Amino acid sequence: MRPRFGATLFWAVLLTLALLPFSLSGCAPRENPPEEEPAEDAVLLGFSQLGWESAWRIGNSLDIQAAAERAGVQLMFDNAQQKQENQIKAIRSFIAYQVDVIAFAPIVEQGWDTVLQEAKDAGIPVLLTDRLIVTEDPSLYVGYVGADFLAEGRRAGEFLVEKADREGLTDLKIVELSGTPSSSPMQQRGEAFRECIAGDPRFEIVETMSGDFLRSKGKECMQEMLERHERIDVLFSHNDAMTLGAIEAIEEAGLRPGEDVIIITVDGEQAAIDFLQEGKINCVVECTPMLGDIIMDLAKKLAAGEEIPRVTNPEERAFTEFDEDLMDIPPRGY
Ligand code: GYE
Repeated sequence: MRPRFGATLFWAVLLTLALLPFSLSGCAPRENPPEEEPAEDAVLLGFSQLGWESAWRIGNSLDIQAAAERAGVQLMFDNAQQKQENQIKAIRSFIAYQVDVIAFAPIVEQGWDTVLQEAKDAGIPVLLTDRLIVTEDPSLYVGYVGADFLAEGRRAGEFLVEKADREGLTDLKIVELSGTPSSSPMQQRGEAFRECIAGDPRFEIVETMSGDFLRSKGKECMQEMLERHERIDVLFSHNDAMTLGAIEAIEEAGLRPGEDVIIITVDGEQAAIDFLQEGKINCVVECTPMLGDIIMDLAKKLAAGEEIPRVTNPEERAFTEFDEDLMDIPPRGY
């Protein structure tokens, strides 16, 4: 039997979810009839989202919620408001409720072993989504679904090398806006980008600052770096939210983004693609938040006791100013 407090939590979560589309879409009336109640034997998935820091994250949460409805999966969804301790609490409540599967997007890489051991002891499989963890015991999670962050960093670096080759650029001073410290996208995007340009005298990273994947911080950091450095030729930013803030700072400083400062960003949200098409961004490395259908598929397999692949990476690409079909990019949906 599932404990009663869990049932209350479940309905509270469900109510929040039902209201969410209204709060995010300015109360647009729903055209579809209300969803049917999930079947009694539906798979119960506890999902801990890390926060609401970017359009990417909002797109990711909405996609997961919509995919659960489509798949007939009962979803207990908790938002940790950017705090690891809240994610740990949510995972503990999923264990107490005896969900079939736990999935979560770990805000940082370290510090999960104790709670994941508790899930393992309770016999509940754990799926990592979106970000990775570092642990000495790989049996603490069954699989990972999300981007290949090293490939993303490499695409960013390769674009810069191509740009310099094509235009004969030398002596490029680069600033880097990095994501949340100790998060896997921050570590791996940064690492792979550096590897790409290492040893090439045309490139120098003059400063790295963390903007925590937030637009406001991206702007603040860029303002500070523009004051500190006489010349900045390139911005490599770990996500679009920070890039959009940085572009404001660059324009306020009287510089032209995309021309005076080469801008390379990661995610591919619509606002960034619009700027790419306008020439204010030079390269957008795609990172898709649309992971919901894959997560539901894997959750059902896990609940049925089936094996799943250790790693599932969605297909991703880079969009650049050199693309011939630059103006034909379909709407991004986030
Ligand atoms: O790039 C960023 C978000 O973990 C891949 O987190 C995700 C990153 C994404 O806030 O916009």
